[in-house]
Amino acid sequence: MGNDMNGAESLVSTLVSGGVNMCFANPGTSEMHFVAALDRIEGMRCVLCLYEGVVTGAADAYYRMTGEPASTLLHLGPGLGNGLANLHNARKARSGVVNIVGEHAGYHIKHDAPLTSDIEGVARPMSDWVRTALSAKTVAADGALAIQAAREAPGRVATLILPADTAWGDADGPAPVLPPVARQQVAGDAISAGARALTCGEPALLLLGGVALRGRALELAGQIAAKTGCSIMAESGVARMECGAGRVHVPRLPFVVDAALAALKGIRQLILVGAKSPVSFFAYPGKPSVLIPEACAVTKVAGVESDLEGALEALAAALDAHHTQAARVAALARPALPAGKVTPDGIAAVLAALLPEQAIVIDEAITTGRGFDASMTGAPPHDWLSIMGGSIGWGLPAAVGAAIAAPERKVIALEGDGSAMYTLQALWTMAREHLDVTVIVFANRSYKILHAELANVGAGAPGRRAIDMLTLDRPNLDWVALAKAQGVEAGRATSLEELAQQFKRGLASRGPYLVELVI
Ligand SMILES: Cc1ncc(C[n+]2csc(CCOP(=O)(O)OP(=O)(O)O)c2C)c(N)n1
Repeated sequence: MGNDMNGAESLVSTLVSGGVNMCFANPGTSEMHFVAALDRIEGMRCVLCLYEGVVTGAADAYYRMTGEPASTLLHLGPGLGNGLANLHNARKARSGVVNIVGEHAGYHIKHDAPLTSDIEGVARPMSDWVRTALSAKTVAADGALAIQAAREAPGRVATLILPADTAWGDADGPAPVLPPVARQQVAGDAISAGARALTCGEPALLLLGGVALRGRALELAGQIAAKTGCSIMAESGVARMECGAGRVHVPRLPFVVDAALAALKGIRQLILVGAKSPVSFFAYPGKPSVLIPEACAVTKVAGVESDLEGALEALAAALDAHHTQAARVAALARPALPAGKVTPDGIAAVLAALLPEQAIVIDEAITTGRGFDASMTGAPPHDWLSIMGGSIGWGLPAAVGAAIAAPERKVIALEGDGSAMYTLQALWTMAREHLDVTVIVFANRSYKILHAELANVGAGAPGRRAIDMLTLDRPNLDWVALAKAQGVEAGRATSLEELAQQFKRGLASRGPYLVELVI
């Protein structure tokens, strides 16, 4: 094609040849040449999302499940702005994303047309790499750099701004993309320090994060625990953790400060592999920000960007743990289906009793899901993805991204009703793309977490006006209708028996199904 290409075609061609073949999109006029290029260049799957928060949340989970960045297509500053909350979550999850953001043609910007804004300024806080393309001749090379930036370990958000004239002007063809750089190996000193901390005789905790929560790395952590007697734990949010039967069970650090302090009590040696030393989500009067005991020493063996499996391999070798039977390997043990009134433990039992093998669980269950962790240990092997940046409205978009990334696996989205309302347009994309997702909405008609937070920050007993800011009643949301209106089959459950029945219905369908669980 060579000289017959315009800039947009050279960019799409670069993305596809560079391994980025998924685009979550919400386009406008300035992106029309990019959209047209999708018809002319083979190899890019493009999925329309009806709100930019769906675009960016889907890209986050797509990366978590494939290890490859998706591209987004967003409409100037406001379109990018609508997507920022989930880009923030993606960045905290260390997900690689290539944002393509349309911009006016260079000569048009001085006229301050309605959609003109400082796009780089909007992009910067939620991006690790930002560039505005300068010409149609160089936009392909910019695209190649964006892919390289997104792939930089552990995964980064790269934003390429595409002025319309760089899209429609003549290009020279695609640009080559360099292969990803391998993760950096951890230095011997850090391994020795970790081994010393684990064997000094004091109560030790191996805290895991990032890709240390998967595959061989998990097994090695279990062997190290068995050999040294240390505890193992994961950070409170996990980008993607392999859980369930046959895997080393790694409990997550609790979200609630008092529970986290209790879990860390007595620890004298904290050893970090892909995790940060834990701090509380918020500051609360009279409670510490730092969650480890004062007398606890911290040894950072490996940052989240390094070769975590290699680090655990070296640590296991230094401890002679390789031949040990891994500790805490969970056996398959499904609970019996419970009956009666809906309680968080009852919900967890229904999930554990019915969860399909290799399910991908998207966890935005907020208060309802706090105890799910322990109950799911004996369920068949599955992956657990949490919201990583605390910006709610992530779960339904993430379910879209995960289902597209792993079409052979069932996706289960566990959603607080408040959280689900932020980005419910994701349901339409699930229907349009026939995605194999079962959504359970925990309809407690409340921002329940904030009732407790009001007390936790010492704001006193709430009056009627404050309570109105924390409740989702008057009117109650009709989730069955909200789903059906977007083409997603749905049903309501008001007891644990009905939940089991509805969940089974969702699991039996090969497309999207939503269960409204009234709590
Ligand atoms: C973007 C964003 N806006 C607001 C908040 C504050 N916030 C945290 S949790 C929450 C309510 C969650 O409600 P729901 O999903 O129904 O879960 P529940 O608390 O009822 O378990 C809100 C508003 C946030 N974290 N992120």
